Amino acid sequence: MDPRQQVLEMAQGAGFDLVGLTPLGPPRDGAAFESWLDDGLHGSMDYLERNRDRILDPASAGDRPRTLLMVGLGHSRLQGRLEDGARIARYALGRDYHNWMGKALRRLGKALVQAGLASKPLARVDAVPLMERSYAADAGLGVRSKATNLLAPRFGPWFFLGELILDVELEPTLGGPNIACGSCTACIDACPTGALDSPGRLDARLCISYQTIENRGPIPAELREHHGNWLFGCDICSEVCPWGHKAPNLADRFGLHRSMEGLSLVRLMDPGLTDPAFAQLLEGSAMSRPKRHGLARNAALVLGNHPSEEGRIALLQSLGNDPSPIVREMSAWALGQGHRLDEGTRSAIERAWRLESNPDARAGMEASLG
Ligand code: B12
Ligand code: SF4
Repeated sequence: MDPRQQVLEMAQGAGFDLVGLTPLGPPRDGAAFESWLDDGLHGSMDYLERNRDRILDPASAGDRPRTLLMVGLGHSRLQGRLEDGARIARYALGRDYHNWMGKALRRLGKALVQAGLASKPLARVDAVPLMERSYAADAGLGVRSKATNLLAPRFGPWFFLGELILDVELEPTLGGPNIACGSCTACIDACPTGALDSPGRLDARLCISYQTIENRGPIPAELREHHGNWLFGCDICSEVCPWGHKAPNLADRFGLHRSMEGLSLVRLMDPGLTDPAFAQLLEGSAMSRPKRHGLARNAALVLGNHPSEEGRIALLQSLGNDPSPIVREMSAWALGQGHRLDEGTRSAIERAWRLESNPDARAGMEASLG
């Protein structure tokens, strides 16, 4: 059989829904990436700036022709919502896709070596110096969208990407699916923070996904109310995309991570949930990425947007006891939202303010006291 066809069939046989080949050259969307970086839209994701040159010319390091075997894996499922209403991006509800894709790609790589189709394939997923969506579009897996997500006819935006870098030259798979955004602007209109500043360009600093997953510091005050009940990630621009409305329910693929049972905003703020306990709870879940203090910060924010008595008690605990100034500050902010600042709450914030040594947390506490 033609080696190119054999590679594609083996990739499909490995369980990937979408497969395609494209040369590993400078990415077609390199100019968009450069202007995105130059305008600072990547926020604190320094690894993207550090890897600028590699991303713009990933082949420059090697002397052999290389081909990218791009793969896509569908993950559409029903909404992710905890019992208290907190929302979690659908991709993070089950077992971590990075592990699944990484293992499946390495297995596929070994099989390709055994079949004499490659010698040292490299498996890559997500936070790697490659513009995955750009290459996947070129390999015909999907089409670019105004929300920047890649769209495929069967899954809409609900699929992950990964790739094998092959040290052989293979004819590219040409021609993507015949779908397009057309005049639809549902994603741009629905984004609660206005993060999609023009079609196909996202200001990560305004994106709820970036703020709740990648930002390790305080979440800017002007964005907090717009976060609504998003605890981790955000799916709004994907949910409103008409191309995704008929995607199959693939909830069984990644299951539901065991931590989801009984998980709540209040639990995430519990001072008993130490860093090691947190790591154990979320082992094998993509939700471990922001670390304990990041998720506790996000939980405090949602409790501020959706006040409850149980939430007020948890926030008062964290205000005085959380080891992270970022969580203490967010707790003060949340107590000032919609909760009537009764005498008891006010004096708790004043007491916390007097004891607070972190200047940012102190300033936040002052602001919430008005
Ligand atoms: C950094 C990053 C983020 C950042 C920045 C996202 C962004 N839009 O740039 C943050 C943290 C915000 C983020 C969020 C999310 N991410 Co993310 N992220 C990445 C990562 C690591 C790099 C992306 C990047 O290089 N951005 C820089 C910009 C310039 O590149 P780009 O958006 O890929 O470029 C496209 C646009 O510029 C567009 N374009 C350029 N010009 C024009 C012009 C027009 C008219 C149009 C229509 C389009 C267009 O075409 C390019 C190629 O498609 C990739 C993995 C990877 N290595 O590529 C995953 C990746 C893009 N993320 C992914 C996912 C699932 C998400 C979330 C849905 C998670 C969630 N539910 O919270 C959200 C979606 C938010 C959104 N609307 O993008 C998937 C996307 C899968 C798909 N089907 O598209 C990826 C590919 C990870 C993976 N391996 O599956 N992410
Ligand atoms: S993920 Fe949410 S905040 Fe980010 S661009 Fe999409 S709708 Fe806007």
